[in-house]
Amino acid sequence: MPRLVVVSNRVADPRRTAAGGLAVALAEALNQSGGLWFGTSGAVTERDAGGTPGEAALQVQRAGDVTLATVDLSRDDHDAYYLGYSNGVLWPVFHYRLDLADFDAGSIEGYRRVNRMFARKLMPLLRPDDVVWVHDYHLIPLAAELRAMGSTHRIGFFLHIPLPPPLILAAIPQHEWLMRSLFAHDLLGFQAQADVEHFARYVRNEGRAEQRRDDLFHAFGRSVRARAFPIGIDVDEFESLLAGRDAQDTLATMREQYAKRQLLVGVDRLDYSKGLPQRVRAFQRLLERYPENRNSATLIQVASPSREDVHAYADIRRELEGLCGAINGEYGELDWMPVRYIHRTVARRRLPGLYRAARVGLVTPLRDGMNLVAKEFVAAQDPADPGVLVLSRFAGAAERLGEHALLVNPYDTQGTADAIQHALRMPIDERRARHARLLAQIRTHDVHRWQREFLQTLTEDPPA
Ligand code: GDG
Repeated sequence: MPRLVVVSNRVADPRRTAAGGLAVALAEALNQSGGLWFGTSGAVTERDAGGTPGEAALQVQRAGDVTLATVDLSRDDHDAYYLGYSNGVLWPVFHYRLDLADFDAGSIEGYRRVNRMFARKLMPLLRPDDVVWVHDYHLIPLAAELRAMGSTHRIGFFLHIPLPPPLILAAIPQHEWLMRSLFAHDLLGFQAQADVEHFARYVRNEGRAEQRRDDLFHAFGRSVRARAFPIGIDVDEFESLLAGRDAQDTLATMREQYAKRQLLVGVDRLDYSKGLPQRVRAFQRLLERYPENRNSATLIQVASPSREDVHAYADIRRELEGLCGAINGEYGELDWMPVRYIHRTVARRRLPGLYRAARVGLVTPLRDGMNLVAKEFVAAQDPADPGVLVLSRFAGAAERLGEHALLVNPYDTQGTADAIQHALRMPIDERRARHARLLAQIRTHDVHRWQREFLQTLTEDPPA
């Protein structure tokens, strides 16, 4: 078995539970091959502490059988590559938010510089028959940089976020360069079939690619395979977290506090793609149009802090806080607050207890590559008395879960409020039947299968 090398913007220590299912799944793959995980440490070196753009010292440590190789970024590199281009251009545009993109010419330079530096640091660590798996939008040009340095490795790329339709992609001044860079890989993995279709349309029309088979594209002198590999969660890991003390304590506390009420739960990074103001407005509409829910339905919204140095994130925070305050002011009673808004990270070990206490899980992003919260919510339910998943049609998860969740358009406030009302009133037989199907789906398409199928496809002989 060839050695696996994973490259991602951040390297997580797979021994910590806080790292989550993705880190655990990647660590599992790395452990099997005694692999290497390469990326940034998360630390930023200030200018006056010697942080030089495009330069970084490499730190190497062992975590069990896995080697972790990390670099600290200089302040300039972090600002241009991470905040500027990755999160100020690629993240908004790939989530269809051209209005939030800041096409500052300086940031693309930093993005290229850091990808080149990554390639320079990684290349000497690679053995001839290593298989390299690159993750996400921060590292689109990395493989092309490695090829320019002579790499002939099998290299795969997985995009965790959506790929937008060609006309939206074309708003990025460097769109051709980005898409050409993708052809330096042997395999491209997307979350959903819709993303694969956007890729195919772009490269056929803009790149004049020849589609040689369903999943095989030829352009710029190279061939690349592109397929959907929908990511999942580690259902067993999540169930054992649920059985743990922290989750059980959380469940008991919630049940006690909300014994006579119905709980709705949302858990998201505070990100404009997650549709949080729209969700809170739909909840407000529920209280307005279906008054029987007053003094009863309670929304707990965890919005964990995220990318606080990017302007758009401060704006969304202010908007959300204003909305929650207004609803509590309008409908709150001495002994009941309709919305509990928590702008902090809740410990991962507690999350399953919170999900299980809820009658409704609200997962209503405006756009999302997949959305793992939807799957975590399903995994945490009691099959005998499960809560209902209200899911946005714009989450990648809707491709496979849409049939048995209550599917909503988060821009439609009234429609979402009606779906929440439906969820709150759903008879137990229907809840059980829907949950059983959802659970079967997330079990079959779990994170292990995602990882296995991607690596099998990457390492098998390319089609003739
Ligand atoms: C990207 C794509 C794709 C959230 N708040 C807290 C917390 N979380 C955890 C959740 C879940 C994870 O973070 C979020 O995963 P999502 O999939 O919902 O979203 P992104 O972070 O945007 O991830 C997404 C994913 O990559 C994987 O490919 O599905 O579409 O955007 O695990 O539980 N965890 C803790 N406290 C919190 O307050 N501990």
